Amino acid sequence: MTVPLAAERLARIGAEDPEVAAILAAELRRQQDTLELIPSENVASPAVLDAVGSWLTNKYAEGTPGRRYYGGCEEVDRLERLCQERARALFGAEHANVQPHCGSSANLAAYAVFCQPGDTILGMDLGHGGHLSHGSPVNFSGMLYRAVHYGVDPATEQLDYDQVQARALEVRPRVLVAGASAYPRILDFARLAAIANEVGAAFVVDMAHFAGLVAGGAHPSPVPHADLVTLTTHKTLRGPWGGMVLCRAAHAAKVDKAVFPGYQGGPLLHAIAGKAVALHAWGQPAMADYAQRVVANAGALARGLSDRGLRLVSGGTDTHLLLVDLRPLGLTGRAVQDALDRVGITVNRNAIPFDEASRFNPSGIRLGSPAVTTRGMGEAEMAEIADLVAAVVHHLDDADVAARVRARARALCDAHPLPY
Ligand code: DSN
Repeated sequence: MTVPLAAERLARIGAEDPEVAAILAAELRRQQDTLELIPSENVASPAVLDAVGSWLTNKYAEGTPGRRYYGGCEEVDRLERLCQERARALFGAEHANVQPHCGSSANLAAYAVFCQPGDTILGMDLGHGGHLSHGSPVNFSGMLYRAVHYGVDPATEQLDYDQVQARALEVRPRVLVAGASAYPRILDFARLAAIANEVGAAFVVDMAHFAGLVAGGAHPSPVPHADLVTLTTHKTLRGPWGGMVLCRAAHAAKVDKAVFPGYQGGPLLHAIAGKAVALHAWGQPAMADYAQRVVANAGALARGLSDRGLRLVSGGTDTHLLLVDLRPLGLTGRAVQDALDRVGITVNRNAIPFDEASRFNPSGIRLGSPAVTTRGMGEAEMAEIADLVAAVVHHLDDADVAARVRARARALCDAHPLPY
């Protein structure tokens, strides 16, 4: 199966390189035929894909608009300024750097603005739902800086702000970083900013996961509270793969220097074109509706799973994602992820707070609504998806259940095709 847009592109690639074209075609078929529930993934629009696949990949433009180290930058200067303007307007930020290649690059730059190597950063524990680049010992952020962590309360499985405050007073970080990859609740940005202020730390928020919800007004914005905000553009924001930094004007020069020449060389101008196109789309009323539907759909999925006997970490979700604790069912994340893969439902295994299992085979799975919502699914479909996921979880090795679920998942996909 390929729809016309993709068919034309695949034919062009295939004329030069049939092997790569075949892999791209197979991956397109996989995306079309599976229910994508990984909360950090989405479906970029054809216009975003076309912008990223453009001739801007031919251009070098180290530097910032008007201050480049290469000739021939007039047009890409206009593009990058436009993208910056759109980012500032959409999020109400004083300054935007749209060059980071990814969220980790954006976070590297963020820390460099406020810290020297060896300084202390305080972030959410990866095992409690934080991000790898918020000080995990296996990541640059935990190697370059003295990283200490806060986590969730064992009873509520929600952030314990008193613990964050106590930890901040104890370790006096240069940066307090907030934001998470597997935390289903809204963060209290005002409280976190007050804690940072109390200990003289810079307050950095990584809104990679919920940037699109903020853009669409379905989630509070960290921008008024934080000294600096990082984000990725390919998750709820529905853009191309990439990162971004938003900050107060006072930090603009340091941010720009940290991104280039600090941590990156030439910007990916084709990605910046895709970012600009994605940001433009958020000006349309349909996108605010999309953000609301993402949250409503995650809520419907959470209720459906909970009604069918699955335990949700923290009891539910306020956002686009949820985390299921498989321990009460005696299952592991790996087994469930694999069983769901076999029926055309894609999730990722994930640690849950206070998980004693290994990171490679943790006790949870993480699910989310952004991609299926982009495909036009609503709460009725989410209830059906909950039914399908629960059926697999409760009958992991039952071939009849697997066949029935696979057919129903495929029917949902066929009814909501990708836009390519
Ligand atoms: N690795 C990303 C995720 O899947 O959530 C975190 O940015």
